[in-house]
Amino acid sequence: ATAGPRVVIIGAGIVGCSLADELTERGWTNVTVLEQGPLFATGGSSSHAPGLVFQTNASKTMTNLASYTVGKFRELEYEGNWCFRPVGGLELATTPERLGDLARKHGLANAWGVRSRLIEPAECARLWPGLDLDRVLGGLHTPDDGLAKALRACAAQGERAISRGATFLARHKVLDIETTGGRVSGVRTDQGSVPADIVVSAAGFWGPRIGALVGMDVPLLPVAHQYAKTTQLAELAGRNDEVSEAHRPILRHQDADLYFREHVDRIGIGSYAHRPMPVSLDEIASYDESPNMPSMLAFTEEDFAASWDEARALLPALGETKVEEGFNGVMSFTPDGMPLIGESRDVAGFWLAEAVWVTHSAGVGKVVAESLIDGVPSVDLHSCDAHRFEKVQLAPNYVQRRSVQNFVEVYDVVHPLQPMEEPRGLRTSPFYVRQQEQGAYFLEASGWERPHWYEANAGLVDSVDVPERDAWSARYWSPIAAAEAAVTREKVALYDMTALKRLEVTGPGALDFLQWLTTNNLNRKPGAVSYTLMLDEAGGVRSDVTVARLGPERFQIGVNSNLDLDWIRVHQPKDGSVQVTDITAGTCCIGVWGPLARDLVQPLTTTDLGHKAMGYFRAKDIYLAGIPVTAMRLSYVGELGWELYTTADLGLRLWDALWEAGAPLGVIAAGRSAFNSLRLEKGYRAWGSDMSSEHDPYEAGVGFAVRLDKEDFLGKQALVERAEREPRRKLVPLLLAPREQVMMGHEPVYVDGIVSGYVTSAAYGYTLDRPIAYAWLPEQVAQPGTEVEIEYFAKRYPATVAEEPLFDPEMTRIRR
Ligand code: FFO
Repeated sequence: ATAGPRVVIIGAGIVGCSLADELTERGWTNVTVLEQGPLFATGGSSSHAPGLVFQTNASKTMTNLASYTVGKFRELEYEGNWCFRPVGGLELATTPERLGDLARKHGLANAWGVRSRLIEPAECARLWPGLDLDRVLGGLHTPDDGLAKALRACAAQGERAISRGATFLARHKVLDIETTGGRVSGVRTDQGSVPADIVVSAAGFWGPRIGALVGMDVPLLPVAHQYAKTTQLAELAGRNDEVSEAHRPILRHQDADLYFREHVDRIGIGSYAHRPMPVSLDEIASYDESPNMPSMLAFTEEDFAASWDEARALLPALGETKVEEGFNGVMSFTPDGMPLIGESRDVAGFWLAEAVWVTHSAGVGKVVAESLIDGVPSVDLHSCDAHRFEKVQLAPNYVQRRSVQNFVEVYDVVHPLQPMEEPRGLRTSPFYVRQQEQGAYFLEASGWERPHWYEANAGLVDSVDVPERDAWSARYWSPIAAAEAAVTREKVALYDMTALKRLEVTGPGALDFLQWLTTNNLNRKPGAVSYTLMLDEAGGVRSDVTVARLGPERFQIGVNSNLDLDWIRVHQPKDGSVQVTDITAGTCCIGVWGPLARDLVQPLTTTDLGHKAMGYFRAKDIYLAGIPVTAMRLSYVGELGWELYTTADLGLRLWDALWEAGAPLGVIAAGRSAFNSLRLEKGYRAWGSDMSSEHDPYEAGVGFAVRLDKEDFLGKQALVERAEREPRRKLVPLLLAPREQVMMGHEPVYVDGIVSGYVTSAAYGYTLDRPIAYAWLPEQVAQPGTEVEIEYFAKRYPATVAEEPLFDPEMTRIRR
């Protein structure tokens, strides 16, 4: 009984082996790993992985998973040989743009706790003798990065799992997933069936095929990537032995899409410079048919030619060598470059742990083990969640194009706001034509085209005083946003809120269900709107949502993403007492906000919209210009006004009616860029950026939405203890002293010269006329008045912890 449920893992690559190790370490020893190939060189991506581990990533989660992997592999040995060698990492800049980006990356490393330093070309050459210093402008040295021996790490972890009771079955090809009553019950292989309570697919690039067995779309594209080894490099002769393999840092030359490592006296070169080579699973031979491993496709020399030229340009000594061998190795790419972790919603007990590189493998093993055993992982996994995609993002053509684009961009300097170029224009609101007429500048989110500002408002820029920006923070930005923010604060503006996902929850069990699922008291009269939180078992903030009670058994929920819909469906009572419908696509929403909002809207309806008749955080079904509308009086930008919802067919008509009525008042259309500034001035959190499941409501500053005096709700138990002690860290606003320095998010924050926290989201506060940055800081220093410094492109800028909210603390602008 103590051995835990029967877990079957599909795939004995680096993820399967790490997971088996992590599960058995925690006492779940009833683990069977099924592998279609031999052990441990299974023929998947792990078998040919060149093993370069660079930890630093724009994502805190990914960096965290990588750091765990490094820490674990450093301690592992296989047959007396190392599994990780911290030779360090060196990233080079050969363009001014890259040099700047390395400074930014240094900031990311500092923010996430990875040691790094920016170094001069001369020091790059000391670390990597032979670099052409006429090309190198500088480098980023990360001493704790290094080389992983993926196969040894597989074997070491696999054998440790076996010693604790796990079974590894080589040459077992999975043919089907067996289910009973909607749950996994076993895995059928070509050697018979293995019973299972939980099945985890760690099948790597074969994942889509395994997912298909349970009808699960797995948005993963196998893509080939070239790796070559040179002949002996004279200067390396005798420098490394077969055991140590390498002493120089792993090297990245991202301006040419290349990386390098030593293989004893030869150099290994990996390239992302070649044409994208998506691979169909049907083209991949099985282990027995292929002279090589299935994942190692024949080297196509012509594709490597340009990379070989670039390699010799950077390292002239390579001119004495030749490309001795190479292969096109199949690896997993996804539409957003992140892994796929999560349980099937059709077949309970079937999990994915895929699209994971060696770099993050042990970290993923750990968090999946935690998810299975504790129900809650210790790391925020929303960016890796298999359910993060909207349906349209699962279309094979979308997966293919986005994943290919991710391959192309893998080493590009990518701005945090930069959208993928295609596919675009997938989801548009009913106002799209008007937005185009207004010269909207669109960025994309969850497939939606969202206006960030409107060129039609360019004429208003003269009336605002907006500081110049540096080139980086000026990208995907326009001073027009300042004018749009000003109009919102002074007159009235229309915001397209259609992309904000919304659900209808109905039925006799709806109230009880939502009361149990969220933290605030929703048992209020129809017409009430509540701001409330969804927590996980550990009391972490899963999401913050608004719930409008539109009828005794009818609720409309404004959620943050598909993950919320997924979370709600997972917890929905199975007795049919509650229906959950995603109404986003069939409806639309316009935020009408600003001091003149009531003057705009009231003449269009006979319903009294005065403050007495319809107060703050109230909802009402009304007719507006003859259009049935659900009006909700709330505002993420902190001004008087309403979110107006109607069906998609009437959306354009609603826009036009508001536009016409607003013309005499000076109404404009305003975009996300102004929106984000205004919400930060009000201190409204953006879930996923400012807070996540790693934070409890008190430290995140949303404890006001928790009613501990309410009956039991999900996460309450965990919160009761937390409510009593002072939070250890807090999310606080920082105001920057220099007017012209706007942060982008993810910058490290220093207190007394020591990295103490990091920026979550940031914007110029146009009303305050100061740049704002929200940041997590330890409780002791999270007090108003604390002086801090924020590092941006390797420079530090003074800022002060401020009292929140920064704008309109008396709420006089909203409650009137
Ligand atoms: N739903 C709707 N309808 N509108 C929204 O803007 C949003 N959100 C997310 C997801 N759901 C939504 C929730 N975030 C406030 C703060 C954050 C929000 C939504 C609303 C807000 O107005 N807070 C006020 C009132 C709180 C109260 O009275 O309980 C405050 O904190 O003072 C957009 O991202």
